[in-house]
Amino acid sequence: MRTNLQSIQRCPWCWNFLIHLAIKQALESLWIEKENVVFVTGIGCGSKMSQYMDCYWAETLHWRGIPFATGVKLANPKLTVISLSGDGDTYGIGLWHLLHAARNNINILHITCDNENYALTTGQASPTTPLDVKTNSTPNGNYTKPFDPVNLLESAWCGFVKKVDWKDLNWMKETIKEAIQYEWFAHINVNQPCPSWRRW
Ligand SMILES: Cc1ncc(C[n+]2csc(CCOP(=O)(O)OP(=O)(O)O)c2C)c(N)n1
Ligand code: SF4
Ligand SMILES: [Mg+2]
Repeated sequence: MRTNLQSIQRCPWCWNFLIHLAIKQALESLWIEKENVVFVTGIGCGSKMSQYMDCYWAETLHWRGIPFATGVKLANPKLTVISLSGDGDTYGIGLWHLLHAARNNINILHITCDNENYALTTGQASPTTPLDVKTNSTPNGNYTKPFDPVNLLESAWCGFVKKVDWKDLNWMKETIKEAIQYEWFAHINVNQPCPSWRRW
């Protein structure tokens, strides 16, 4: 993993680095060589993480990380392929890729950094924003009900779908390890604060 913190573009109070650390620790404790890891992201604050990983990586397009990761895995099934993006990317514009990846059941892990808003574009409501809260796109309160990603993925036959919380590094690390070792499509939703925009 890169150690040059100068290159990291996060708000100084952002906790996204803990998810980054959990992924790093999971890969290290499974003794997976960095040459055998491909880390793919979409676009967003969380998705910038690919730039900070010391392995093969690609920061693709908003919503297009999962098909890119699927292609990598199909081209070389021996690789450990991890895909990551935000809640807006995964559950909004990219939702159909997520659901069909679960149905296709190819052995990749998709992690969602769920800060309940479109953070990079300054705090608009996403599919996981709670009802009634005020965001920059819902100044009078969010009028659309959020959905539960776990229920949704289970309905698409995903055999490994878990929610974890950013505050528990060990829980995140162990769940990521379990998901990497799972031999089919796996999805982890990480609840992540966004002190800049998530004020609920
Ligand atoms: C096709 C496309 N639509 C919209 C955008 C603008 N855009 C960039 S990041 C982003 C929101 C990201 O939100 P999320 O996926 O939740 O990630 P976060 O920034 O919260 O980590 C949007 C709408 C884009 N880059 N490409
Ligand atoms: S806007 Fe939110 S998610 Fe993005 S870097 Fe800042 S605190 Fe982190
Ligand atoms: Mg988000």
